[in-house]
Amino acid sequence: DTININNRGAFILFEGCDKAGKSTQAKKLFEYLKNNGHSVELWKFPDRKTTIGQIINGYLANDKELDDKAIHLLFSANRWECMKDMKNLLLSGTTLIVDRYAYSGVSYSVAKGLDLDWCCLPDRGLLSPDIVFFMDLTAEAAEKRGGFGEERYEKKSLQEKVRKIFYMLKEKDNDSDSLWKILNANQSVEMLHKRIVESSLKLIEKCHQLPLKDDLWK
Ligand code: FDM
Ligand code: MG
Repeated sequence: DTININNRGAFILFEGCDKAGKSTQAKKLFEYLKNNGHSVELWKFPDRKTTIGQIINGYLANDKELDDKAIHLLFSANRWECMKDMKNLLLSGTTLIVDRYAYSGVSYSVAKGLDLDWCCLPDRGLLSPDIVFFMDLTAEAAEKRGGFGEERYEKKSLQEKVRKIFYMLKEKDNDSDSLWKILNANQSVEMLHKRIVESSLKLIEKCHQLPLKDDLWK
């Protein structure tokens, strides 16, 4: 399952609880790389534009009720339906910045009470990220950031559980200390951005020589 190729793009993932600043940092990194001549795209999961994504959107907006396992599988399917495009872009040399992925998928579902191994299985074999920027923020600090909105899951007690499960998933990854960059999200936007840019530039250089792997949780 290893695709050998030179000069591929890097798969840069942002993960974390709600309000941690993932989208802000993902966008700033995207702008930085674009303005410095890199071929780069910004992706976000759930991708609410697809047919599956529209069902997910209805669920998150509390318009629609769905069985916990059914919605879990839809979140996973929403990633699988994007894999071919993501793979082609990476292989053609485009760096992908991705805002949430399978780690969010498992963390939120397990926080609701589903079994961890059951939750990981549908996402097994997805493309593996080259780096995970984990924007770490306590639920207390998140709440102070203007409080949570109207969407499902934006509750302090659930976020606390989600954060713990992210850490469990980190431990599950091989060589997790080099893959995961735990960032204290309680710093200024600019400080964080600087660190993220430094790590990303090094990573992009390194990925030119590395095979792309579709071996998540294998
Ligand atoms: N979420 C996100 C999941 O429950 N499973 C997933 O697979 C993904 C990608 O959806 F509460 C949750 C996390 C969050 C919500 O995410 C929507 P954004 O980043 O707020 O749009
Ligand atoms: Mg949200």
